[in-house]
Amino acid sequence: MFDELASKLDGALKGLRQRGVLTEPMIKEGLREVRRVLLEADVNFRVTRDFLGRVQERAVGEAVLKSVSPGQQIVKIVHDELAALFGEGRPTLSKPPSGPTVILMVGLQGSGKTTSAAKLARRLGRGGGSPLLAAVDLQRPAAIEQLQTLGRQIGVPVHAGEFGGDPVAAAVAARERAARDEHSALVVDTAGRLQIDEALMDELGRIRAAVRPSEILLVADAMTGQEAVAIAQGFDEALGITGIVMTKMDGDARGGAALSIRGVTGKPIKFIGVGEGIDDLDTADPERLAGRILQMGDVVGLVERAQVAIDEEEQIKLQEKVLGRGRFTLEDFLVAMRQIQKMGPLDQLLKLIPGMGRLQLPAGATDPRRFKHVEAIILSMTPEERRKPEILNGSRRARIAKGSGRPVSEVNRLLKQFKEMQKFMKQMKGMMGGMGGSGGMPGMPFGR
Ligand SMILES: Nc1nc2c(ncn2[C@@H]2O[C@H](COP(=O)(O)OP(=O)(O)OP(=O)(O)O)[C@@H](O)[C@H]2O)c(=O)[nH]1
Ligand SMILES: [Mg+2]
Repeated sequence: MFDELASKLDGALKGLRQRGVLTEPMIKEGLREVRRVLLEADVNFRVTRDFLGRVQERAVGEAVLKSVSPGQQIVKIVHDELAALFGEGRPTLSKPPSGPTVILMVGLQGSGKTTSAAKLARRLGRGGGSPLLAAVDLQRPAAIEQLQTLGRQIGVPVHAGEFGGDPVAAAVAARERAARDEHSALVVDTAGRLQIDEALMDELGRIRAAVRPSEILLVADAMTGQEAVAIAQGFDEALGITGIVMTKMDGDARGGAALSIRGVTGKPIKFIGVGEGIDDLDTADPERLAGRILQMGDVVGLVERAQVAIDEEEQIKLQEKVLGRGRFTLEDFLVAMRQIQKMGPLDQLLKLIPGMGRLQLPAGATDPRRFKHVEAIILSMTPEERRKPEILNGSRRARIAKGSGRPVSEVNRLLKQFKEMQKFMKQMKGMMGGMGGSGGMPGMPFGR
């Protein structure tokens, strides 16, 4: 699913991701690449344009998080906006205040209605539900049989009309049975045609009136690309659909249909079919779908954590210290370590931050237990000692060790690590030259 799109998008964003500083022209340039990839994946033109508009606006306008690189931040923005293309939050099925939840499955021939109806019934049968399936596709005996076979397979009863009978009458009977036998849900499988025509819509309209569904799900084949979007639009205008089941997402569909359909029709994808098997139906969770397209969950996670963790003010103060005014003290060291602690497990994280590979972090930075010790040691120092660690002679170190309940060797080790870090800071400062005031510096807690 989305494999090709994912790898191309990854390529398009690579340029942006690796930059330490991003200017507006660079962002525009990078997004042009993204645009090409989306259009190539057959995403609707207008959806693409609006999408990139939102990404660019946020990318240029959003305050740069000091703890991540701007490129990474853009990856996160693209991810969020991709998720927004699918909808807000996990889709749900609406339920009537009483009686069975009636779901009407509609769509063109071969789109996967019957298969999806059975998959959905199976899902609704979990956790104590008691669904009923209805076959009202009475033109072909094979259609009735297909649903009956699937019903047997999943242990869900099937109410089938007579071959050649009236689909509306069959739908009415199924609904009455569902209410009488207190089924929790009724999933109605309808007939498909090769294209949208009046006769089909008329029949579906009458079935809708007869069963009063709380959901009308259009089943659309992802492989048909923008065709699927046009079909959804047609069905929506005629029937008022409530959502989409996008089938055959396991195939090599380019992704355009899935990404465009909500933007064009305003109706969310509620489920995706990911195979022929009876369990191959997934809830269309926007976050997860976006994650499939932008396979950079590590970067997205990093930015999310950084957004939560970083105290902007502390950050700015630190950066000023590191970049110019003042000097890096043990107090700063403690603040930096605290911020790192808030960001969670670090090993993976640090690899993602440009420049950080070279920094040898103090052991306590990654291990919360050891951090407590580091904290205790630094807090046992006097303010003067924290600012001027060079005055820490043997007797002061012994006092600190006693005060923090840690061995002197640990105090020594911490001071050594601190010194190394200070040295690293100086080097970085040298490398960064006059960049401090540019505002584009995506500093780590220590500057990068
Ligand atoms: N790979 C894959 N195949 C699917 C999926 N959903 C349905 N199919 C296959 O698509 C074919 C058509 O599915 P049906 O459920 O019979 O389609 P339908 O819309 O009921 O077709 P008609 O009743 O003829 O209009 C079958 O071979 C299904 O196994 C899916 O998500 N992935
Ligand atoms: Mg069918």
